[in-house]
Amino acid sequence: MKKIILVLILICIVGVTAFLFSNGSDTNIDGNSIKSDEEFQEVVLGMKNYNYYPNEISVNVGEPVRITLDSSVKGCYRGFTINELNVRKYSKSPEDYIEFTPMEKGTYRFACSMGMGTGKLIVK
Ligand SMILES: [Cu+2]
Repeated sequence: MKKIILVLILICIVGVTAFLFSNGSDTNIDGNSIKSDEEFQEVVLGMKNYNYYPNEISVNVGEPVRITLDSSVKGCYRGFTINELNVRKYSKSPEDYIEFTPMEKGTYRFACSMGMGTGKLIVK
């Protein structure tokens, strides 16, 4: 009996870890994650005046966020980072997306991979 519980805990830890590390990498299991689509807070970012538009976004704490970069976003701006949240992903196309779940309220800076385009993510 003890063994089974131990195995279950282990599976759980591996699962959660895999999910956490799937953010910022390209391994999004065919773009399908564990959560269903309705649970995501969808954010679409475009580009205006050499920066992300909108460049201030606000989301709810503890709920998964899915950011899509539309087709106006080019070059290194497709490399999207939120350093404080360990989010780092190159989104190849508008079909690709960046997913993460902010677990703490606050204001975070997001930026392109080279730090040229920047913006604010407000977690409420
Ligand atoms: Cu850049």
